[in-house]
Amino acid sequence: MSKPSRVLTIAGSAAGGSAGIQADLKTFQELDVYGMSVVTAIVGRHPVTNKNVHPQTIEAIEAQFATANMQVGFDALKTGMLFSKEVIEKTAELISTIDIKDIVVDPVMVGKLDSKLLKDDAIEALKEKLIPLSSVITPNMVEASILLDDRPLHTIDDLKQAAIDLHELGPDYVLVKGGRLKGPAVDVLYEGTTITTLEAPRINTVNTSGAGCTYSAAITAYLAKGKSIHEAVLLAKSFITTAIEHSFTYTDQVGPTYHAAERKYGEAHEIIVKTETI
Ligand code: PXL
Repeated sequence: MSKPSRVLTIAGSAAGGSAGIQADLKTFQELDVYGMSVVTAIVGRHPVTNKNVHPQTIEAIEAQFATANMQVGFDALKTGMLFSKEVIEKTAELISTIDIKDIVVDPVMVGKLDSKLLKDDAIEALKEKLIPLSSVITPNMVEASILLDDRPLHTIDDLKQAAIDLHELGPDYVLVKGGRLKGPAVDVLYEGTTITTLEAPRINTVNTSGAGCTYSAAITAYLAKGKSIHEAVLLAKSFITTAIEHSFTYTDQVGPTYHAAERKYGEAHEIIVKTETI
């Protein structure tokens, strides 16, 4: 039997199961890659103290990485919530010690329940230490704006220019996600010469908790399986669109996407892909 590709997520634990390492591991399982995790912080709001982010120590992060690397090793990895400058610097250092082709950096900053998932003083470290090592970064419009010194982003043309400018930070590819655009959900992919837009219909739901995590986890899984970045992003966009289409309302909070939706129901929608040379 052939062995599944090995994929690591370095991210936070999201107690509700929709986002963070929980979303990543569910997605890895759905896409038949071998999932591993390094937990950087535990996110869960205490009902009395209101404390929401419970960071792990650098020692705990190093220990998890060393164990997963020794026991299994990695074909691809993604980073999600890293929270502090120290964790970002340690993550960059750990990544530099291994031989790995695909590194997906999801620059997680704020959660849908308004939790602050990255400290303000960590943004420079993300730009300087981690993003330059990445195969692809996957900011949403809010994150892209913050990475570009609070530039307002409203239109697809704004996203195209943002992708071009973020490419200067040194990743191989930039994927700016247009989930907050008006109209269809158009994402912009750029690698230095070609802009590719990927358009999915807007799904009328508020239940998109963890959608960004799930999308970047699916990209990482497909890269580990040998797909190119263009193929991986297209397949992952289809995966997340279907997961959003079949998302759930459980309580009065923003609900989770359904990670098993594509396996259960098949692809929901065609993604329209267009390219232009810059
Ligand atoms: O959806 C962003 C996100 C990422 N990682 C963790 C989270 C969240 C949102 O709550 O908790 C750990």
